Amino acid sequence: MIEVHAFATPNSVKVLIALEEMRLPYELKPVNVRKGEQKSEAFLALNPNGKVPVLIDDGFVLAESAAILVHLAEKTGKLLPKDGITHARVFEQLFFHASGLSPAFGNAGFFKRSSPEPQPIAESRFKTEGERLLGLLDTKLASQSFVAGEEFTIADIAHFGWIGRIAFPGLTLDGRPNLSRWFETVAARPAVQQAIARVETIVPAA
Ligand SMILES: N[C@@H](CCC(=O)N[C@@H](CS)C(=O)NCC(=O)O)C(=O)O
Repeated sequence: MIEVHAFATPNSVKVLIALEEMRLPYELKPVNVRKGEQKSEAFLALNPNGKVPVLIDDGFVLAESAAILVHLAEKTGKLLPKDGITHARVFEQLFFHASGLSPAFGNAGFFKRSSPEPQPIAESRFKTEGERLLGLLDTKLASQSFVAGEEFTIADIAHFGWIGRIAFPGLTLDGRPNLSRWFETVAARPAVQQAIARVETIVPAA
């Protein structure tokens, strides 16, 4: 049995999308990060980093959304093409996401909404970086259907987790026609809609 410890957050929803896409049954265990439950002793025993999501697959505990996506893809043989070049492109996008887009969006959102005092330089730095990275994706998607090539993969799921919450860091898809087309295509997938509906049963997206 699979358990997902998660909240209605950009990194959590990626895992639910993958599980729905792969048709794997799972139990959703809410961790309310607004109340600090991710720092409880019980949760830290699962993930000492104190962040959601965490997956438990038959007793195997795994954190980090990108690592979870890879684990699920390898377990099912889905959404991670075996072909050498596309396979490498998926990892290129996953690392680009985890080291670039996700921290830029997260920090832009923090300095815009949660910083105890205004930090205009930090807010502008992360927002500008987020905009630059969206521009790179828009250019890439001018010549291919999905972020790693012609197939929908776990790399699309990773980017969708944050781009689906683009208002949080104060960004938009305006003026990004290729990224907008990609976003609408991914958002229309039934498994994606099912995952969003399920994660929002925990608490509506802020
Ligand atoms: N690199 C991690 C980031 C996880 C992360 O930042 N999770 C956020 C929610 S999206 C969280 O738990 N925040 C609460 C906290 O940092 O205390 C991943 O991709 O899973």
